[in-house]
Amino acid sequence: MGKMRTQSVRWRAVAVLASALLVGSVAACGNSDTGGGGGSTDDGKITMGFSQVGAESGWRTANTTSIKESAAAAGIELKFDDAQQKQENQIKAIRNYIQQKVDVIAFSPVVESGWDTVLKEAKDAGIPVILTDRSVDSADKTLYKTFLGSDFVKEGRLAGEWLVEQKKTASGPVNIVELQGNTGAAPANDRKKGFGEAIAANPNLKIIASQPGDFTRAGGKQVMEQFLKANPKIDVLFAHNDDMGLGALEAITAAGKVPGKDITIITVDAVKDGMQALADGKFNFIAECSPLLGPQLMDLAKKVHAGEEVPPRIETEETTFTQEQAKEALPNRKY
Ligand code: GZL
Repeated sequence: MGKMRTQSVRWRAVAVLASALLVGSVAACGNSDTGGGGGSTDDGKITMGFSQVGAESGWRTANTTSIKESAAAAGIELKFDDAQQKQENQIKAIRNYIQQKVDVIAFSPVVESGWDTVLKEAKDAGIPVILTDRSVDSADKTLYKTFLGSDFVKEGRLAGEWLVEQKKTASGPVNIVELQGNTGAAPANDRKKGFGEAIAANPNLKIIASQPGDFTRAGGKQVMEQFLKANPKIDVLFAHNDDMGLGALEAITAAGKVPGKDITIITVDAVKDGMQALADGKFNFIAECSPLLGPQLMDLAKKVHAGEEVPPRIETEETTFTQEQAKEALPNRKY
């Protein structure tokens, strides 16, 4: 091949290589934009980074469905992370969202404490944060725009008040065992508080054992087995959610006792499986905790993104159910 020809072949090779590198770098930049998702997407859509506690219960599953369906309906681009009930995974996800420059960060904090540093990072990056479902104990209320969720103390109180009414004629001690949610979680702390304050009205009502069951069926079953082995006389179970109550049913039945009769069972949430157990007479009372926070969350995200003022705390409407009320409500339950 002549020298000139070799030269031109070489130049062509350089040109091809250079253009490949150029395309590659644009693509890479494009990918990081897509992956990074800086701010609103190209078509002006709001981008939300959401960190979810996990998938530990029927309530959580329903909550995740509500958030994903509502984001799609609201035209909000949702980046979603399941933290598997680990705070370090939530902090990592929030940091990723900050790096990706999302428009809004929303999350359900698995525990109340330990958020100030990462929330300050979001604030310094100019990204507003919305708390949903569970809250944080940060003293600095400017670290988040608002909290959307339930009054867990009230849920515990309603459960306790129902029991006080049921046992007002009891002549002797009424032994209560308590299945708590995961240690440090706002619903665990607050439901315990509300329930304990309510039952103080009747000195016969005594909590003889109280342990975390982590809001899971497996946890509820395991801890209830221990309670039954250690306590010959258990009159009442208060479980911080339906799923732990449903797990406890297996342990109670295996111990030869009749749930709902030998042991009165009170839970919180009112998810479908819990309402079915209530209607079937295995549970005795449920305080509702609605997981359907998605629509309100997306409305709040749009308002916050637009710089509108929002209330510092927005509580969801909830009720309670007896066995008869569960039978009536079941056919229309959304979750
Ligand atoms: C309550 C929520 C709790 C539910 C549990 O808002 O955080 O976590 O009561 C869930 O079922 O696991």
